Amino acid sequence: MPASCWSGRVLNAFGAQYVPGTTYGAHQSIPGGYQSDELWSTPLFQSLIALIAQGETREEVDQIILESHFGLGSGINMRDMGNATIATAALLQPGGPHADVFTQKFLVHNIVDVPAVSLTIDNSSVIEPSGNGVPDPGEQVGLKVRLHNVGTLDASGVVATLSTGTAGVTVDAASSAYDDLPIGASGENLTDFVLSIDFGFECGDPIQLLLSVTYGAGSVALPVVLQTGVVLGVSQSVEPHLAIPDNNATGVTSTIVVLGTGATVTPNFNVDVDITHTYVGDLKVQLRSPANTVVLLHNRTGGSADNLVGNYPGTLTPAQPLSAFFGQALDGQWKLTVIDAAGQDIGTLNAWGINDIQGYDCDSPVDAPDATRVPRFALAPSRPNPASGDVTLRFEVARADFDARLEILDVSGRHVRTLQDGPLTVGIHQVTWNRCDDADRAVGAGVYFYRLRQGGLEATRKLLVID
Ligand SMILES: [Ca+2]
Ligand SMILES: [Ca+2]
Repeated sequence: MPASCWSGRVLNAFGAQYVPGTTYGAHQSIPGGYQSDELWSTPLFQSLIALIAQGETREEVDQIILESHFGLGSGINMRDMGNATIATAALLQPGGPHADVFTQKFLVHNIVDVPAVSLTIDNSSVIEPSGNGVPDPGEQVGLKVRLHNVGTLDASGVVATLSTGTAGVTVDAASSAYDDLPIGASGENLTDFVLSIDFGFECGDPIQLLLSVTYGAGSVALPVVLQTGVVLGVSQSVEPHLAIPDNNATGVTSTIVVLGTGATVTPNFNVDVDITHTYVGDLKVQLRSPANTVVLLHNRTGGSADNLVGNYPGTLTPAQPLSAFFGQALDGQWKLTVIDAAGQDIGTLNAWGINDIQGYDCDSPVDAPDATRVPRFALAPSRPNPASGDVTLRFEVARADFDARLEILDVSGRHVRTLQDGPLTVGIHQVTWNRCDDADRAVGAGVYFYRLRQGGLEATRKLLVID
């Protein structure tokens, strides 16, 4: 091409600055008297010069640039390309200066952000004595918190300290180190955090914790919330991240399967939705119950507003009342369908959930090896649960002068088997149920209850029998 048509591309356009959100076409003039091509080519060329000066090869640089552009797809911007180039350099030349050099050269033009550690919590898990998977009043529990470095700089010297402002909870082991967390890595505390929950703590109340993490030159404080007790009823969510097809009557459907609650839908029932979309007037959102009742949550209202994020009926008003579900079985498949009924604007079903919390079930510390504690009336969770063979039931009575009766009931409350009926010594007792009824016939899989009665006292718990 003759020089009179195109003056060529300069590769030292140091003043050219990337503005996030701007669309850059080829050979387009940008502020400072530069061309768009020069903004991208300058840091690449300057990286090449710097790397060759450090004894690296042109072939290495070519390979990084070529491979970093594979699989990026359409709609990407210069910052994505810069980050992909740096990540590819780190992968292909893990011991070399390549990634650092590209980073420094892209930073001159604001193409990438200043590298920084960014820690998030992937998940936390509780190590607890009763086997129900959650902290209960009276328990001492261990805690693992998995940190994830989602930033652009390695984190080293990571140490975390756990604290709580929740009354009735004591942190017994507050600090732990973590292994170094390079970019993209995740890891758990090397020693368990330990908490004690008072006997008098209210079953179902949350424990609010704060994890203060220090690393290298920075720090961050991250909240952790632990639920005490097992939720009765349901509180379940999924994150399907489904793209909603534009102007398509089928839409996308996501399913939540509820198992083993044996409960029915109450007026507490509510639905969380997290849908991003650039024109919610395009959207129809409906929920189908296990009994095949359909309730429209959203019916093309809202016009050009963005996103449907909230709770029906907490912060969003359902198009049809949720009361159509009341009294139906909670167990089974719940299906959320999102339809985009008009062209152009599009969106994503990020996450959704259903909640109908009907109480909390906490394990009583019947096994507490404490000789000074006062005997009491208590029924412990069955083991195992769910059960495919014999079931062990433990309970405690505080009086010897009343008959104690322990029986198994089916899901409808009908008597199945008597396991104990008569006076007992004060203290802890254990019986085994062989999954047979009073006539020694084996019972089928399903939900059962076991009920302890003595004097005017009564306690009932649920167990699940599986084949
Ligand atoms: Ca527990
Ligand atoms: Ca649309």
